[in-house]
Amino acid sequence: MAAQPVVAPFMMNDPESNTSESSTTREEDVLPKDFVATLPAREGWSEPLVQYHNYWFRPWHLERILLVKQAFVPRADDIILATQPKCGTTWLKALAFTITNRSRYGFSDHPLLTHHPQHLVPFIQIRGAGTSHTDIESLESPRLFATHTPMSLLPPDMRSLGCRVVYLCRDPKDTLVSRLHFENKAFPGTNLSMDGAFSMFCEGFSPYGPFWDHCLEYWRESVARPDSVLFLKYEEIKSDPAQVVKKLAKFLGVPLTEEEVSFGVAREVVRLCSFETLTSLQVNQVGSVRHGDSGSIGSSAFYRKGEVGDWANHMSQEMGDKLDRIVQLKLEGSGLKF
Ligand code: PAP
Repeated sequence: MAAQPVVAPFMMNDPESNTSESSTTREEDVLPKDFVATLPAREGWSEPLVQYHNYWFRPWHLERILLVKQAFVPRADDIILATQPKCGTTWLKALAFTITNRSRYGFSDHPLLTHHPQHLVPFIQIRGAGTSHTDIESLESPRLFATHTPMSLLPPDMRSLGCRVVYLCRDPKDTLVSRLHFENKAFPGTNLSMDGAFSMFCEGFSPYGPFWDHCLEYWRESVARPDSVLFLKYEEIKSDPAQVVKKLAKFLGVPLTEEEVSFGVAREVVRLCSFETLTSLQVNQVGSVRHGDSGSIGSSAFYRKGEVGDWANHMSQEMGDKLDRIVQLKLEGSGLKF
């Protein structure tokens, strides 16, 4: 059985009621760590999550997000890979890194053969300015970063500078199943059930959730500013990965040349970044990926099945239909569909 959600006594149902405005501790008056400690917390996942601006976060993730929002200095040519966890971040990191660095690295001695994709593209909130790992300040432009941060909590300068954002989302049912397995594998002592994870997810209570709000923010921005925000789906990459490689290269300002197209470069990128290639490499089977200042997660935890529709092996058709209906209602009128 999953742990029963425990709602902190000061948690209100109104999502707006626990933002900084109504909290007794004003966000701008205290350090992010102290501020986060005042927020509503709820148990259920491998670690209690806190709620801020309607989203749920691991406390230390939110601290980092607030630090980055305050202190990170974006450059106009920064590229941000944005996802909700388990929507294909590792894959997108591999693809975007390979595409943007293809004039620098050949396929036979490529960094992906010896480095985990999670290491090649840093999470901005883990190594961003204001954190204890400020080495990203010295990276050459154009810098490539990843984030799970909701669009509305990114540093505002990113938008005004026109930084390019690639957002990748995934069918919520597969995302949830992937999340459940990841929690149980990556965090020792966690033993979540499908039923427990399902009901929390359907309520919008999941790390970086509500799922639909996270997607909607980026979706609306991609509609309003298509030159700055590219919206992709995991399923779309699965069905025609070479086409997505071409689309990504164009969006990132490094379109494939006719010569590259005729030499099959898109297919080579797809092959190098494929689930099969990456999981066959030792670097993705042993060792670990840093997770915060002290923790780490086994390298292999970022790979499981890499399939579309695996949800059907873990939840009933009724559960799938229920989640589809909830998401459909939340997305109604937006033009976004799964
Ligand atoms: P993260 O948010 O913790 O970084 P993320 O990479 O977004 O994780 O998600 C992991 C999922 O992507 C896993 O899905 P699954 O549990 O349904 O199998 C993982 O298998 C899948 N994945 C990782 N790399 C690839 C890849 N190269 N191609 C396709 N899917 C991949």
